[in-house]
Amino acid sequence: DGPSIAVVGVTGAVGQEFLQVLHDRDFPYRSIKMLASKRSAGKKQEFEGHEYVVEELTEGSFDDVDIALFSAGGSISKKFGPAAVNAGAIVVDNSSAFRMDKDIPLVVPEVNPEALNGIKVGNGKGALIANPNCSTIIALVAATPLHKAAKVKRMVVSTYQAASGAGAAAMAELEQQTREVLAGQPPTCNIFSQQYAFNIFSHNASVLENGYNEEEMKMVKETHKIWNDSSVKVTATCIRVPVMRAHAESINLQFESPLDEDTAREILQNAPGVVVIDDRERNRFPTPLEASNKDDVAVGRIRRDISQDGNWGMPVP
Ligand code: 11C
Repeated sequence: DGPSIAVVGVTGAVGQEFLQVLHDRDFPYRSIKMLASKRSAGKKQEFEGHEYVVEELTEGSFDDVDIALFSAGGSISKKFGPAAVNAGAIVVDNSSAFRMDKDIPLVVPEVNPEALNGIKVGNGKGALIANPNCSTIIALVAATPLHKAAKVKRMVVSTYQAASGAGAAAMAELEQQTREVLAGQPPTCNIFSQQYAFNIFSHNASVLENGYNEEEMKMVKETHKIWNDSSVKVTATCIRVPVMRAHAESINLQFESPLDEDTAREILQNAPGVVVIDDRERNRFPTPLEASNKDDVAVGRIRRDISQDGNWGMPVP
C-alpha cells in the first residue's frame, strides 16, 4: 500500500541515494518505477528484493505516478517535470531548473517546511517542489537554527566539495586517477578538465562576469529565497577537493543580536538534522568519512571569531 513512486535518473549517484533513503526510511509504496535515459533503459535495478528493469523516461511515464523524484539534470527536469505534474504527480526536483521560480517552493524540510503550505494540488494536477543545491542545504541546516535565534547579518562560506556532488562518473574518475597517479601514469581527465586526484581546484561550475562561479551564486540566491530575506549578506567560495563523498564547509556567521558560544552550541545540539562533533581536547571534529551515508549534518569547531565581536566560525561536513 502507499503511493506509487517514480525515480527519474535512477542510475545516477543521486538516483541511487533516493532508493537507499526510501529503503532506510521504510517508505511505504504500492509500486516503484525506475526511469532513466534511453542509454540506461533495459538495465536491471535491484530494490528491496525485487529486480526491476530501468525504463526509458518519456512524457507518458507518469500515468498513475503519485510521487516523482527527479535527479537527471536541469534540462530533463524542464522537459519532463511539467508532464509529471500534469499527470497528477508531486514532483520533488533535485535540479536547478525551477529553484528560483517564484511560484515553486524551494524547500529543506528541516529549515522551511512552511514553504510547502502554498502548494496547490487537485483537478488531476500535481505540483512541483524544488530542493536546493547540496552546498546550500548543509549550510542552512546548520545556520538556520542560529539565524532564528540571533538573525544572521552576514554569512561567509567556503566549501570543500566531494566528488559525489558531480555525480557517479566523477567519483569513478577520482578513483581511476588515484590509481593512475600512484602507478606513475598520466591521469585520465573526462569529467574535470584537470587532475583531480592529489589536487584541489576552484569548483568546475562556469565562472560568471562578477568572478563568482555558478555554484557560489546558487548559495547566495538560494539562501535569500529559503530565508525569505535578501538583505542577508552572503558570499561563498566553492572548491573541489579529492574526497569521495560528503561536502565540508567553513561557515562564518555575523549576527544582529548577541549570541554566546555556549548558547550557540546548545541550539545546534537541539537542532533538527544536526549532530554536533566538537571535541577540542581530542582534536576531533566532523570529517567527510564520518558524515558519509548519514542524513545528519555534522557540525564542529564552534567558536567565537576573535577578529570581530559576535562572529562565529564553524566547519560543517
Ligand atoms: C557539486 N553541488 O557538488 C554541486 C552539484 O545545482 O544541484 C549540484 C548542482 C546543483 O558539484
